[in-house]
Amino acid sequence: MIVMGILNVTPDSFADGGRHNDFEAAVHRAHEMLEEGVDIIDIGGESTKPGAERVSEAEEFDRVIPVIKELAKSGVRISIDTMRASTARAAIEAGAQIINDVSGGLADPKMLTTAAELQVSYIAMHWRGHSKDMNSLAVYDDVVKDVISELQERISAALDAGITEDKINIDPGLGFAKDAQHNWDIIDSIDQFVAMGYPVLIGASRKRFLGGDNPDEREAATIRLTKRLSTSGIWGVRVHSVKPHKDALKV
Ligand code: PMM
Repeated sequence: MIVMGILNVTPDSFADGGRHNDFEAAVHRAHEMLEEGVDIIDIGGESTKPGAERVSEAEEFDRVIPVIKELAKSGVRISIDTMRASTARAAIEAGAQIINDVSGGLADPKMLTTAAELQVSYIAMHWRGHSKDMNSLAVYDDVVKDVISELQERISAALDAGITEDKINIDPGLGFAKDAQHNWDIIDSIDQFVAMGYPVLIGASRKRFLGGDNPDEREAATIRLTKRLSTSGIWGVRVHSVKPHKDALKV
C-alpha cells in the first residue's frame, strides 16, 4: 500500500495551520517526507476544508508551480491536488505525474479531456459541490450505494473523455458532503469500493470525524485507521505524517 504525503501550500489549510505556506517551508517539508519514505507527494494550493472560499487560478499557480518544479528535481512522484484543468496541465508540465481532482471532473468541464490528453494517472474523488456549500449536500438514501453509483458515473465520464482504464483511480472523498456517520459507513464497506476494480485512495488524515478538538489530536486515530485499512486491498492513504504510517504498514 502506498503512502501519499500531503503538502498543502495554503495559508489556511485546517490540518497544518498554514505552517508550510511559503516556498522554502514547503520544499523543506517535502524533503522530510522523502527521508521518511513517502511514495507520492500530493501538492495542493487550494484549501477544500468545509466552508472554504475558492482561490484564484493565478494564486493557485503561484503557490504550487514553483514547488513542483523544485521537487521534480528529486525524482519523487508528485500528484497535483487541483480542480482546475489549467493548473493540472501546468503542474504536469512542471514535473508532476498524477492529477488528484477532488471534484472527479465536475468542477471544470475541461479537466477530463485535459487528463486524457496528458495521458497521466487521474484520481477521481467523490464530490457533490464546492466546500462553501458541501455540508448541505450530505444527504443520501444509502451512502455506500449512492457514492458508488456517483463514482461510477465519474468513471464513465472519464472513459468517455478518453482517459484509459489503467490511468483511473478512485476515492470516496471522506468528509466531502459527508457527515461522520457517512464516513464510517464508507470505511465499513471499503471492500465494495475495492471491488469496483480501480485502485482506491483514502484521505482520512486528521479529519473532523476522527474526533478531537483540533487536527493534531487526530493523529493517533489516523494511524490506527491506516492500520485497519492495510488489509482492505486499497491502493493507498493520503496522510499528513509519513513515517508513522510507513511504520504502521510495516507492522
Ligand atoms: N482531502 C482533502 C484534499 N484533497 N484528495 C483526495 N484524493 N482525497 C481526500 O480525501 C482529500 C483530497 C482535504 O484534506 P486536507 O485539507 O487535509 O488536505
